[in-house]
Amino acid sequence: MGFFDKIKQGLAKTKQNMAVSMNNLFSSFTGENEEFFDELEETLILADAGVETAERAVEKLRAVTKERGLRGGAEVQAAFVEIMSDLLRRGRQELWMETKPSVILMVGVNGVGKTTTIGKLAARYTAEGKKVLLCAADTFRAAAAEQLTVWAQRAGCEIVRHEEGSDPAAVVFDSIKAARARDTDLMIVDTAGRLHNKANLMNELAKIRRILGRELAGCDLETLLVIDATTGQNGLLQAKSFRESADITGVVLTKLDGTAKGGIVFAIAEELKVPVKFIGVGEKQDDLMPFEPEKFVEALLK
Ligand SMILES: Nc1nc2c(ncn2[C@@H]2O[C@H](COP(=O)(O)OP(=O)(O)OP(=O)(O)O)[C@@H](O)[C@H]2O)c(=O)[nH]1
Ligand SMILES: [Mg+2]
Repeated sequence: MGFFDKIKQGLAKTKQNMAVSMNNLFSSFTGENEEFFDELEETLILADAGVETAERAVEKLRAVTKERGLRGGAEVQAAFVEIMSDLLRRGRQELWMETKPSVILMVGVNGVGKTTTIGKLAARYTAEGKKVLLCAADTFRAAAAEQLTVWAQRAGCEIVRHEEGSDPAAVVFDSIKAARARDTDLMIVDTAGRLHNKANLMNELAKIRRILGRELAGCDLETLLVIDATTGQNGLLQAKSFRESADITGVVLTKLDGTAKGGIVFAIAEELKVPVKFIGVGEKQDDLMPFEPEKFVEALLK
């Protein structure tokens, strides 16, 4: 299956919800109708793009339509694709991973898909010939390390794990040592989504970040915040609390296949102001795709 077909399949539910009404809307455009813009805004809000984002995008489209004197629905739709793609461009899409080792720290609330995404990334980069090492720093949830081990085996990469209940910082230390000794290209750190309370979790993440920053000074470090698309605006709210303790460099939006409200991606870009770097479109190893704003918007709206 080609890249484009795969996003389309992953976005099938959102497309059913959004693309049909969008296409009808754009073909009804006559250049005069005010309702057109109101309806467009409503469609965006219903797809979870967020009220402010929807208002701003439609305002822009109104201006561009006037400025360029656009008359046909197809032209207006093309302008809209441009505006929505721009909204999603928040810096570099590719991961920073030029140094050896480089590190990806995966954070997010429980159940969003951190461990699964790590498994998918491990498979992707191992297949590209990189030497990947997984660090099982979620020592809180029973069987978390076991789950990560299964993914490591599937990808054919290495893993450092300790006993359940041990200190996550110690696992990170050991992983760094192992990464140095084994000539690792990429180390990916799994973290807990839930501890006894939220303050504990945030402190622990801050501690892991400090260790990585100190022990691997000068190495590329991506901190990816994982967000579950099916939780919509609520998920975005929860995600925001991670901003303070973890300096987020990008977002992975998972479970897009499971929602009709994929418009949440626009709200994320607007509110968190970091690039979405990958999207998850299923549970299997190859169901992770690098995020490309323009292609995404085209797959969604056309
Ligand atoms: N449909 C779908 N399911 C996904 C996707 N990503 C993850 N999942 C599922 O979501 C569930 C939770 O995934 P995990 O990777 O365990 O989530 P986690 O964030 O590591 O959870 P904790 O370790 O408990 O914090 C699993 O059943 C995954 O198969 C996706 O892109 N699409
Ligand atoms: Mg996990």
